[in-house]
Amino acid sequence: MSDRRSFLKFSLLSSALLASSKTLLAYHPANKAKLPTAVKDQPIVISTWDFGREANAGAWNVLHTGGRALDAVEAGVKIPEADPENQTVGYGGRPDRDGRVTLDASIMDENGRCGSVACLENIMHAISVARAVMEKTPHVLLAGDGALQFALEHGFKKENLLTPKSEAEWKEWLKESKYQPVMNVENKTHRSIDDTPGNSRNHDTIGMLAMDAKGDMSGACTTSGMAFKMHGRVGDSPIIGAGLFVDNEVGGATATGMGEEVIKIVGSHLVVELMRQGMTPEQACRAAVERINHKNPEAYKNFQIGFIALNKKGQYGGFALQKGFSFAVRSGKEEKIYTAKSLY
Ligand code: SD4
Repeated sequence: MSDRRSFLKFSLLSSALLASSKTLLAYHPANKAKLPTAVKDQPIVISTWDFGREANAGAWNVLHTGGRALDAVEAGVKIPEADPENQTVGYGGRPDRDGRVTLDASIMDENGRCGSVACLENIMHAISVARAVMEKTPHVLLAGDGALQFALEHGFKKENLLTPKSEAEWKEWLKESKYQPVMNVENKTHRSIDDTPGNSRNHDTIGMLAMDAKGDMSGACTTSGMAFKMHGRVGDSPIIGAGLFVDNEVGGATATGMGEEVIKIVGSHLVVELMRQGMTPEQACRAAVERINHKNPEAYKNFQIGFIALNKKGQYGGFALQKGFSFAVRSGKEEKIYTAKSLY
């Protein structure tokens, strides 16, 4: 009897191992059969929210003249970073609860190289500092004072990023000082979301993914993060694998919304790995949103999450936890804003 029991145990264990080795094989980079082939000569760029349209235009200037995807995504996201009217990215971003504008940004190229900055103050183009971290240091992520020091040493200009508009909102918030880290949920946050594509209020973190004419991919993500957050709070955007991930063999993904939830499931990496296993970009984004929802079924009451993804075939998609999320696409064939489908 005990022999039979150990035999049963052994065969159960072996089949479990066999099953898991099959799964592992599916992830193996050598298993190229499943990987989509890059579409060459057809550059494309996609980015989060309606304001992605203007950012895409900046990226398109680089892409349609044969430029590199990395240069395109940097040029693209610098547009909202420099826009004082955009209160969620770069200059003009809403400050933390101490009145300090702190930026998070990351960038990733076709060789899997990456760089990021977290809690960076007084530098408008956090994305360019992230790129400098990638290209000029042996590191991936620099944070806080160290990131600022590095930026200044590399010629970036120190400037005040707090605009009168964002300062006034912060002062208004101070009256109650209610620490309620919710975002992007209608009637529950510092602003409301109008889900009409084209409405400029509909925006937040910018995440951008591009494929150039050579078929190479890069991505960028930049934000001032959650408004009136604790000083030092870092979201998903500078965390490689969470707010952004690009694998030039498969595709890329980027996230917007409640960064804590995205970090918990390493969301963008998850989306890319699901595409590696054969899901379309939209299916993979949906699966990541479902994972968050599964782990916290009350989630939709408090916050928004949105993912976008682009694969090597130039197919793209997005998906959100709740309605109101949009993404912008620019290619030789189209220039369009799509409303993403959502779980709720
Ligand atoms: C963060 N994910 O800091 C960013 C903010 C954001 O929609 O995307 N808001 O958590």
